[in-house]
Amino acid sequence: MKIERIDLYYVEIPFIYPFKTNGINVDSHSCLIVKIYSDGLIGYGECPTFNQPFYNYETITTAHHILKDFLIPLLLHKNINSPQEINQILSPVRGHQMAKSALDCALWDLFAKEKNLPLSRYINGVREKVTVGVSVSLQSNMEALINRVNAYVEEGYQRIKLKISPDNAFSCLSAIRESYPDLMLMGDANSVFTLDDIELFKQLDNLNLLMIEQPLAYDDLLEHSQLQSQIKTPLCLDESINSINDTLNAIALKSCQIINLKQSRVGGITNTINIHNICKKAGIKLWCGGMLESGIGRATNLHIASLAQFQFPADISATNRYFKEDIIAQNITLNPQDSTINVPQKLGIGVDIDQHNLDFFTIFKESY
Ligand code: OSB
Ligand code: MG
Repeated sequence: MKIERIDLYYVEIPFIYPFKTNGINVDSHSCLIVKIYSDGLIGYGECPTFNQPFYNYETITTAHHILKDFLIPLLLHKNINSPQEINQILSPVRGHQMAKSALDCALWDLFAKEKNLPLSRYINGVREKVTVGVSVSLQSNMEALINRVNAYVEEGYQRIKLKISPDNAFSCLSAIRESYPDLMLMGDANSVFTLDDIELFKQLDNLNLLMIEQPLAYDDLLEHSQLQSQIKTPLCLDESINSINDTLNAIALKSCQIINLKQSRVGGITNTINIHNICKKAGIKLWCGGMLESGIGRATNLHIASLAQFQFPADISATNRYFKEDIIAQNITLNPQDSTINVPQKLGIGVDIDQHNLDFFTIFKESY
């Protein structure tokens, strides 16, 4: 397929509630949306970066720069025979995985549409609905936290992730565990613990947690391996896994038992599938994380999460957990009886763009 034209939208969509975690405090979702045009079809991809480099080093401004000045010129007017080719084409640019993922995801959407398949079928996904949970924003006090968790559980979410730090982890997780002895419960530290917190990790070991996500440094594999060898709760890596090599190194070092896989963090769907296959062989379990995406990114996530090795509930919540108004025409809704969301069954990512809302939330647009 010849890449005829690429549109890039710089978008900001207000959240219903601000999202706060260690390092991040946002009241709207900033992202870049790309549209790739070929043979009368359009593929959509989302780069879900923040305004600040407090989750990873990319920001919406660096992603815009890298896309505009390097990635889009590498791709534009090329003839592409399969979406896997994009990795090689973009390989002169080192890193900047989130910027790359927008183009990669749009291309996978485009090729699935050309093949007349939903993306999940095109990538050999094995399920038509995906089990999901919710990642709870940091709350100002215990009562607010308990109320928020109660509300999510009542809505039907069967897996709850709390944002944790050394001063709140035990009190918050044990309070929720007391109310819900059987809930799938986990903590995500976004790298604010150190190995000096070992006694605290041993206490958390008694709470029957599903996993602890990214407790140590964002660029560490060695200390995670030292921690994993001392506790029984499975460790899950998020920020530390940005590539196939990171995955191979984490497996070799036994740094984790689980990976939170986000296609945006690893540069797109081609790398996601490769990492998925490596983890399947190595017995590392996966689940699909989230970056508070708009409906475009969350639809992509649902297709990814249909792959076989995604075995824990995804951080893909219903539209009403994030936005009053989204940039897709459909609302993504929770099936409350089994805490699932249906994988869209139309072609490609399987959702229609609400062009009116996309224009409304667009700060600027460029065409190449
Ligand atoms: O650490 O998993 C994380 C959101 C933005 C950046 C990092 C993370 C998160 C979440 C929310 O936990 C997941 C979601 O609902 O999209
Ligand atoms: Mg995380």
